[in-house]
Amino acid sequence: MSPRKRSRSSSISSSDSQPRKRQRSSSDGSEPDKRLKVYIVQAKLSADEVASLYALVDHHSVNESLDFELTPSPRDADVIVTAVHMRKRLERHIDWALAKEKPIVTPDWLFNSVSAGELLPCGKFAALSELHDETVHNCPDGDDDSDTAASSPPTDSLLHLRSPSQEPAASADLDWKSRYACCRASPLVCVNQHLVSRLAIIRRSRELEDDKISALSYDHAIGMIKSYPYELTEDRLNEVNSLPHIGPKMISRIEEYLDNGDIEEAETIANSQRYQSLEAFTDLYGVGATTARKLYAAGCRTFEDVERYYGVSYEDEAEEEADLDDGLKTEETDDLHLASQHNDRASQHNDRKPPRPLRFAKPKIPSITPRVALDLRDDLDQRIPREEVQEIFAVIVRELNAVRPGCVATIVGGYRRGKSLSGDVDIVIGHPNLSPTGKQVKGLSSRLVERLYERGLVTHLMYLSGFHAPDVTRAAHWDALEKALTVFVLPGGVRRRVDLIFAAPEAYWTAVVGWTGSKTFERDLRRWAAEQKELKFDSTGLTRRSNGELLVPTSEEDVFRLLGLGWVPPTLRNADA
Ligand code: DCP
Ligand code: MG
Repeated sequence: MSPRKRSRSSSISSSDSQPRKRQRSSSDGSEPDKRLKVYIVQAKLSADEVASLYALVDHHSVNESLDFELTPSPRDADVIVTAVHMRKRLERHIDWALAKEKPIVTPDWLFNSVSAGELLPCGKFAALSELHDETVHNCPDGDDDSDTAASSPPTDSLLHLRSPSQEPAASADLDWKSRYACCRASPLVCVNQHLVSRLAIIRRSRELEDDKISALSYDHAIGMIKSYPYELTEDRLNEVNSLPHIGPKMISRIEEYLDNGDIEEAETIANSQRYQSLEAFTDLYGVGATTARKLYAAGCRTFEDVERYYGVSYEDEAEEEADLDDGLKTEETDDLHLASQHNDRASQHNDRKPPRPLRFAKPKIPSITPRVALDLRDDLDQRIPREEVQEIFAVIVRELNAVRPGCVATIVGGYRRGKSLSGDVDIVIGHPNLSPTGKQVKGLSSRLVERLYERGLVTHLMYLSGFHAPDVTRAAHWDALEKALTVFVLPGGVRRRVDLIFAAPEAYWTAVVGWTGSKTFERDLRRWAAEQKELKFDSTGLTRRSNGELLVPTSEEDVFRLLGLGWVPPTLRNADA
């Protein structure tokens, strides 16, 4: 194995006369190992944090300068990662004499090194202040110890990721009486969750029946109840009555619930054939409420009926497919109703311009037809446990970095809000290189998807958008996001929906906020921005309404700061049922 190539080679060669850093440990004492051995001290890290660090290390064979592997022994480690900051606590896990021989860094060093695409100097990330100097000296980065300027992470990048353990606590300003979900704390499970689940049935029925106004009222009311901090009782009705979005109709629902422990209409809806069929049909990928109602009107009640319904049109379907260039569906070419779901999603994320069609010269990645959607149903119906989300993420990050080294990525969606089971995996992908804007990310969606398909990891592609054509009303945002909505499968695993969102650096943090959700939280962010701040917010960016000026956040907290909002941690953004 060839000696590991040092990152920042220019700074190494320019400082040849300076004291040399320690060589990486090697098994046979001859030449240094190429891979960087990482030991993770689990103390003070949550199970999720440990899992994501393991995934990051395990799968970060990024390029020659970033190639990690886990080691079970601190003695063999080239770097020790820990959230422990006290000597006494660390000594429970690592002998002090050994600790002095190793760089002891916080998880942020790992996140930021991956983000920067190179090993960063350790000084800023020393986990114990009393081991700062030893950590700097033993650091595996390519820089010289004496160069203090080099011990800061690069300042030209917007994409310094942070480990979840470093996330700040919720702002003290959050107010459960606010009319905006983005100003309230909404936990995954609230104290009145059973009531919320009953209201959610009525809300869903309104949505399925295309009663948008009523569905929106329920969204708002459910959001208020999610943030209400007390168990609802008769004594509290007056207080709840005075909350925004809770009108007389909602109060009568709540009263009924308090009297009977349930809401009759919710019960009736849940037991109705129509509701059950429409709910089931919309579980089929691509079938929205309109198509579900159409199927029901055509006499379909079960999936077998739907199979029969589409069975007669398989030939038409084949013809329609043949019309689509290279099998790739785009918003422009796709008028199949099965596109409704991703079209919904695209519009919800305010992608107002239809994307340019992208073409694959090779290979042809299958798209979703009614028959395929029915075939996928058993797999896509199954929720995804957190561990598998992490595993999928790690594989995608590995492949991503093979296509374009130095990329960063964040799992967003329900997973990030703390859901134990997710409907799909949503990942925002970016590259820290700012100049020229978006260049490192542009075209990445099709390249990554092709690679995943070639490796059998992606089986279908429902939708692929490129960066948008310039839009005069929104010039600054025009090329901010690419998207690939895919069916992904780990070897021998269940097929899963995976959405990949590629963001230019200046749109990375708005994309992270915009895709973390929940839906009502996002809607209220947009409302807040427009009504209270004269700003336009969506996942592609943040602009001043008056002059179109683009505001570029440098972190997720910065998005909240620019919007004049207190920080809401992802796990408190669960404003939907
Ligand atoms: N989103 C949105 N509005 C929508 C749909 C989605 O703002 N109508 C944003 C917020 C969502 C995020 O995108 O949280 C991801 O969408 P998903 O449909 O994947 O929803 P979740 O990830 O929240 O839940 P699930 O576990 O079902 O995937
Ligand atoms: Mg999701």
